[in-house]
Amino acid sequence: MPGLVVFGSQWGDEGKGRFVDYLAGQADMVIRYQGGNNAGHTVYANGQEFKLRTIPSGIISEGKPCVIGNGVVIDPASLLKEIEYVEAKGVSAANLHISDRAHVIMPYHKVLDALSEARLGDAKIGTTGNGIGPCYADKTSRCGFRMCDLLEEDRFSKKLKVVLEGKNELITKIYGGKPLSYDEILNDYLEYGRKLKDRIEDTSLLIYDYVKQNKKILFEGAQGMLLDLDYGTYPFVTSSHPTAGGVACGVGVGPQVVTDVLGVVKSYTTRVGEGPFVTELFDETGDAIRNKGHEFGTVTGRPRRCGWLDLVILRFAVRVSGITAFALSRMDTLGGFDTVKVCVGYEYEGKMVDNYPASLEMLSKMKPVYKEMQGWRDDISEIRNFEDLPQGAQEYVKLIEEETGVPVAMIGVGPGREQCVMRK
Ligand code: 2SA
Ligand code: MG
Repeated sequence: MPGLVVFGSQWGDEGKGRFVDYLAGQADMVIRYQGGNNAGHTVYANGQEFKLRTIPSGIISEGKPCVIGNGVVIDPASLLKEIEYVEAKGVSAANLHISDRAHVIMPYHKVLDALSEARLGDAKIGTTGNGIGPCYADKTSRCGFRMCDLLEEDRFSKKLKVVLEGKNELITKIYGGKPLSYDEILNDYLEYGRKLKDRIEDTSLLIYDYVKQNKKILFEGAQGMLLDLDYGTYPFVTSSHPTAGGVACGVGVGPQVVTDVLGVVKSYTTRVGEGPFVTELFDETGDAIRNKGHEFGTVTGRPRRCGWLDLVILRFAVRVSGITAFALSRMDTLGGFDTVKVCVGYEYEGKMVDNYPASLEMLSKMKPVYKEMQGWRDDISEIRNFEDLPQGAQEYVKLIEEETGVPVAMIGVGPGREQCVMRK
C-alpha cells in the first residue's frame, strides 16, 4: 500500500479473491482493471461462499467503494445478476462504480466466441464462452460500445444498426449461424443502461481523488500472468492484460501509483483451457490434486489441468510484473503427500533453460527439472505462525523465496478469511 496490485502469477485460479477479500479490509478502495465475467473469484466470508465474476472481491468489505475500471469488459445482464446475487447475500452494492469507458459485451460477442471455437476444432483456445475475445477485438478495431453509449439512446440505436449488420453478415455468411435481432438487442441494452445509469461515471476522476489524498488503493487482477495477451502462452491466452502493467491503462492512473505488487501463487499449478503446460501431471497424483483441491472452473465447471509448482513461471512473473511479495495459496491442499516436487528449471535439447520462452514449439519440448522435497501433513488449517508449519512446508516456502528472490508474505492454509499465515 498505498497502491497495491494483487494479481495471478500463473494461469488464473490462484486464489486471488480470498487475498483481495482479506486485504480489502485495509484498503480504502478496490478496483478491477481487466478481464470480465470470465473470472471466477471465490471468497468465503461472513460464513458464506461468494462467487464473483465482474464485481471486485472488495465488495464484501461493507461499504468500501469498488470500481470496475475501463480495462474491464462488461456483460451488463451478467453484472446486474451479480449485483442481485451479492445483495441477496446481505452485501450492499451501493458503492459500486462503473467506468463509462469500459467496453460492453454484446450478444454477438458471445455468439462469435462460440462459433469461432467450434470452427477452430482441435486448435480451439478453450475460452470460457463469455464473448471476452470478440469484445476486446472490437475495442481494438474501434467498433465497440462503451458503457457511456448505453446512456445515449439516439446515438446507440444508430451505431448498433450499422455494427449489427456487419456482425450478422459475419455470423450468417462465414459461420452459417442465425442472425441476431436488432430490436431485441436495442431494447435490452437500453434497459441495462437505465438500470446501471447511476453507477456509470468517469471513475478515473473518483480514483484520482483518492490518489491525491494518498488513500490506500487495491487493484484486483483477474486470470493470470500466463493468460496475458502479450506475455502469456499466446494464442492460448485471454484478450486482456492481467500483468501488473495492465493497471495504469486499465484504470486511468499513472504507473507510479502502484507501489506494491503481490503475486498470488497456488502451491501447485493449474490451467483450464488449451495450451502448453510443462509441469502438467497426467497420472493419479494430478487426479488427487484435482479432487482434493476441487479444481473445477468456477464459471464453466471444467476440470482444471493440474501439475507441480513451476518456478520458471514464477521467475518470469517476477520479472515482467515487478512482484514485491508472493501470497501462496492452498498449502493445505498440497498436504498429505510423502514427497512433493517443484520444477526449478527446464531442459531443452540437453541444456538447462531458466527463462520462459515465447515459442510454443520450444515449450512443447521443454522437460521439467524437478527438485523432490519432503511433504507435510494433511491438516495445517489451524496454524497461524510460520514457525508452527511442518518442516516440509517451511522448506517449500523457503525454496520459492531462494529461487525467485521474492519474499512469501502470506500463506493460505484453508479457504476461510482467517486461515492465513502472515509473515510480515
Ligand atoms: P476467455 O474466455 O477468452 O478469457 O478464455 C481465454 C483463455 O483464458 C482462460 N481463462 C481462465 N482460466 C482460468 N480461470 C478463469 N476463470 C474461471 C475460473 C474459468 C472457468 O475462475 O474458474 O470457470 O472455467 C479464466 N478465464 C479465462 C480460458 O480458460 C482460456 O484458456
Ligand atoms: Mg477463478
